[in-house]
Amino acid sequence: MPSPPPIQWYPGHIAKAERQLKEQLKRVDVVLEILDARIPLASHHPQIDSWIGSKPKILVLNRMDMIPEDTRKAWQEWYISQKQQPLFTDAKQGKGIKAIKSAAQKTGAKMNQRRRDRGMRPRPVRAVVIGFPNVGKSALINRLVGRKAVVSERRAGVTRKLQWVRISDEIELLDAPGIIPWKLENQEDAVKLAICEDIGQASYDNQLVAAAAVDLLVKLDFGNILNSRYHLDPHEMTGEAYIHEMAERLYKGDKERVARQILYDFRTGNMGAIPLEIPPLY
Ligand SMILES: Nc1nc2c(ncn2[C@@H]2O[C@H](COP(=O)(O)OP(=O)(O)OP(=O)(O)O)[C@@H](O)[C@H]2O)c(=O)[nH]1
Ligand SMILES: [Mg+2]
Repeated sequence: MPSPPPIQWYPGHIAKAERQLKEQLKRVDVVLEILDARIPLASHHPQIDSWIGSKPKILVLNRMDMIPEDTRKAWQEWYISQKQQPLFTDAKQGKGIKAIKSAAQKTGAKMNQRRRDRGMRPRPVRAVVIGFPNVGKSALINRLVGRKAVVSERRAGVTRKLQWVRISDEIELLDAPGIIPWKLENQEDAVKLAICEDIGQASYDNQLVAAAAVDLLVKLDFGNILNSRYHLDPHEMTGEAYIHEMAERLYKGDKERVARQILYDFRTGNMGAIPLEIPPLY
């Protein structure tokens, strides 16, 4: 069987956003890197750290409601073992927001102390949210501001332009479009990004990604969730066969409909809180 075409997605608006973001970074005091808690490793942009250099970074694992509490704890311990301090948020319900605000204020206080030492007037701390598309950057900003200041929707590539938002006299935030590496080197990661809808729909085939999702869920020991939800046991078959079989049983052979349903049920949390990555051994 020929291998499926690799998932690649680098639309013009992202290339442009990346250029503008690098330009704006010079004016920014602190970077909030937003990861998808379901796939914190696959949703980490490999170049971010080199772009931000020595600026302080606040690491945020958003969508914490979409993973179980023990997985959240395991990630917390893993990041601490890597000398990083993650903050967890649910930007939809507004959980974990205070900690982000106070972390940003803390960097602001330090920055303003340095300004005062040099005889300059204090100014609001400037923070930027950086991350893959659809991880919840705009939703997080809205939560920090306490109102709907920027557009946030259930698909990748909603924010198209960089936009400054003032949250208070102390903090200014820059909302940025999702960015991705121009080449997705690791196709296993690319598939996870597609399953979680953290890359645009134009880049992948729903049926291939849904079949990969079934295979991955079985591998991660979540096969029973599929079995009880769709009354079809995925354990003794490939993801591809699963889609085929489910289509025959339910939708007169319409595999596209099955693929969309499985992806929809995963993405909206209908299947429950399911992590697609667990911390590596350390
Ligand atoms: N369940 C859950 N949903 C969230 C969370 N954060 C954001 N969302 C939802 O995810 C979708 C995407 O959120 P956005 O804020 O538009 O994401 P973004 O990172 O700004 O996306 P782009 O602008 O496309 O890069 C929206 O439907 C949000 O309501 C969260 O913590 N939990
Ligand atoms: Mg956005």
